[in-house]
Amino acid sequence: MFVPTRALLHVDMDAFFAAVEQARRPELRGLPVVVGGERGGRGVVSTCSYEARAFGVRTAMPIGQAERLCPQAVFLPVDMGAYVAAHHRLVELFRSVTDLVEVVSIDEARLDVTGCRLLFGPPRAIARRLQEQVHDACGLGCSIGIGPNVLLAKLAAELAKPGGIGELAEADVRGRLRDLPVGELHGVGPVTQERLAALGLTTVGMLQDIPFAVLAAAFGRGAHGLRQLAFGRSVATLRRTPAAPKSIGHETTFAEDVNDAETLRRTLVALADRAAADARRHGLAPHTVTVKVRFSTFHTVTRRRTFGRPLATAPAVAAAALGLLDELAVGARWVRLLGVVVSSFRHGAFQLTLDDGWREVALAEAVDRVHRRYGSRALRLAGGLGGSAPGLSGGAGQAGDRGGGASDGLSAVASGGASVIAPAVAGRPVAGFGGGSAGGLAGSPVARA
Ligand code: DCP
Ligand code: MG
Repeated sequence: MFVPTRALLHVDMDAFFAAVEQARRPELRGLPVVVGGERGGRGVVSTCSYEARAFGVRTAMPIGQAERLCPQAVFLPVDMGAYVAAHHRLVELFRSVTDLVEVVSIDEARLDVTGCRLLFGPPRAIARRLQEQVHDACGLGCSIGIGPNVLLAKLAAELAKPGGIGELAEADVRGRLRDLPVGELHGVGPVTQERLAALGLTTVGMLQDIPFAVLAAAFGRGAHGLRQLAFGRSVATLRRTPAAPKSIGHETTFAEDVNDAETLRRTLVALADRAAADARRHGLAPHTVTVKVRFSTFHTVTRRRTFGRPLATAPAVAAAALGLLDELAVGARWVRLLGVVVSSFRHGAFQLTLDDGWREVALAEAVDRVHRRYGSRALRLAGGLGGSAPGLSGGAGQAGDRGGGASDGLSAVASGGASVIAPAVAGRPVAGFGGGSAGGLAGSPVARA
């Protein structure tokens, strides 16, 4: 059977932060641009355009030193929100080539295009088209390395910087790879480089040829890894990064149909709490909330609203959901199923401005930490009954936990909306919620990609 050599593309953006600045401010193109802080500041260089690199400016250098090396440079503060937004646009583009994408860092990704060749042509053609798309869509430049494994693809990208397409095949390992300085190998830092130099080893070829016993005497167990690097061998495989969901929802079918408003509201708040927590785990904040109600007749109604500001916290999502429930005017009808879906996500929504409800977000993140440590039942969003905003409540077995058959922990605690953070005893389920979902609600997360 013919097994095709794997074809991986390693994409690394060129001077990423500086390039984003130049893309959105065309007057900066072609100029030395240093990102990391204002002129005269005490920060360090995050990155700089290649025009500034020509003057010796480098990442991690103090801004003052960069100023001395390149006084005519434009100095800019870091605007992480802009770079994260560009990152997400890029990842979306990469996913249009293949869904086998591993996001390596804010400006690097690996694509496995082995299976795309029939569709899109040889890897080099795929790389060239991708470079054009990145340029057309984002105004950014990137370097792309092609290789049979992650190590050689990354190395090929580094050798192609800036703006090039490089390729390293197995055959190159005993060819042009041999002349490279050892420092080019990813994983050989300055300290290792010095130790290798002390043994007289300066090129990859020398590292390939030296008797293993000599290497082992100097590096012990690290010798094997060094040898693998020298031969471009890597067992690391591409680890596909799942795409962020387009919507996240939770719905629940009551064990017995429900027609009391209080139970519906409590359940809705708990569902909203879960949906908001899931969204936050993905680093997403929704603009849209949808509430779904299925009546005992199986007639189903939904109502959705899109908000101008992202709803970064569970109370905000819950309040929106409660408002939608009111609009649905369920009245005295019997309800079989209730659901909350959040969607229209904004990425990186947790970089807050002074206007944002940062206290609420900090609180929500603290709750996430409690959930991770003690389980999701340790702390829940309280019902927000009587029109008050939902607050947080935790603790063991509060009265009212068992309303209307909602006894599986989905039920929000009816504590009058007081904001109390009091995690339940570590490792012990909250009293009154024993037995998981048995006999209670069948909660089911629904994520749609
Ligand atoms: N970065 C940073 N501080 C560092 C290293 C990097 O803030 N010590 C940021 C700024 C870079 C981005 O991460 O723009 C990506 O890092 P790279 O190492 O890929 O550097 P660049 O993309 O800037 O340049 P290159 O063309 O060499 O990849
Ligand atoms: Mg880069």
